[in-house]
Amino acid sequence: MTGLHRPGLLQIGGFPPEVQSQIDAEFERLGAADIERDPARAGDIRAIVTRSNLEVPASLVERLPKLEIIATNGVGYDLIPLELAARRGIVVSNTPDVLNAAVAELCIGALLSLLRQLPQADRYVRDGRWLEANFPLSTSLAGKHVGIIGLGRIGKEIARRLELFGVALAYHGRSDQGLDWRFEADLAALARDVDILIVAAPGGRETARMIDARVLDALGPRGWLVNVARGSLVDEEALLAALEQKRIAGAALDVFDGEPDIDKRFLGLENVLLLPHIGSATQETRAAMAQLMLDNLRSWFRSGRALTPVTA
Ligand code: 8YV
Repeated sequence: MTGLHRPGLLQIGGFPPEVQSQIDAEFERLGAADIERDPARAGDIRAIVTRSNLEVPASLVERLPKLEIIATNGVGYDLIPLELAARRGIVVSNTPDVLNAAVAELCIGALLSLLRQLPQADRYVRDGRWLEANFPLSTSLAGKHVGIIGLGRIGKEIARRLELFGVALAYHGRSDQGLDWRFEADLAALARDVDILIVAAPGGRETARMIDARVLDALGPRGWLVNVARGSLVDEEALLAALEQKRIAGAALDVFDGEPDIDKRFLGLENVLLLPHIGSATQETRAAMAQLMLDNLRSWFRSGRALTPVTA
């Protein structure tokens, strides 16, 4: 079946031309349509490349008897059937670390835009309203209490940057990491204690809907939520209600349920900053991610080892 000189590869999602040309030069790229047309070709697929915000269906993996590696372009692997991959001995690789700074920068930028109302201020000038009156006062980041949910590699990068803004930091996660920042095992207690909650934890079953009405009400009407992780961590119905009823002050969201087709109710709200999942979306970062994704594939087919395998 696999009389191919180059390993057969199934691609999910698109990549920039400079990445696509490398994939096509080194692999025999097949699409889902090729397998539909000729099911026998499923036996040619030894690798899947994907993007971390796209799903790799278990049903697809089950149709690929020779699949050896799933390489994702991103740090998240919550949309990959890890347990099935482990049962089948299929290695999963991601692109950790190379995007930490970009996501942390985006988080800080979103938080400052939210607190200092930067999009509204820009629109205020463009609409000529500055001629009539000064823009209303906003609120400072300095002096705020910030809670980070998920103090992993990205969470720590966010914390290190935030320290320079003169905030008090605390975090919630699976365990106390014994750091200078305060650990709070109870998420609702953390939400009660802080002015700002930042969501930086991985997506998946363990964290699904962990930001619910109880946490949002604990954060309260003077509290702000920033999500740069996954939409799945937030109960969006509860968030929409809290925003509509002003039971929280506002939110900055870079990720959503069902993205990019987000709930239209967000569009009418003035106390939410809406971003199109751009945490890692810089030229430098995406180039580094694609390089690491490709290097994982190359390493696997040359040595039988991935450079950055995901451990379930
Ligand atoms: C994008 C991300 O999904 O790395 C992740 O997990 O969510 C983002 O970086 C990624 O850029 C998709 O290729």
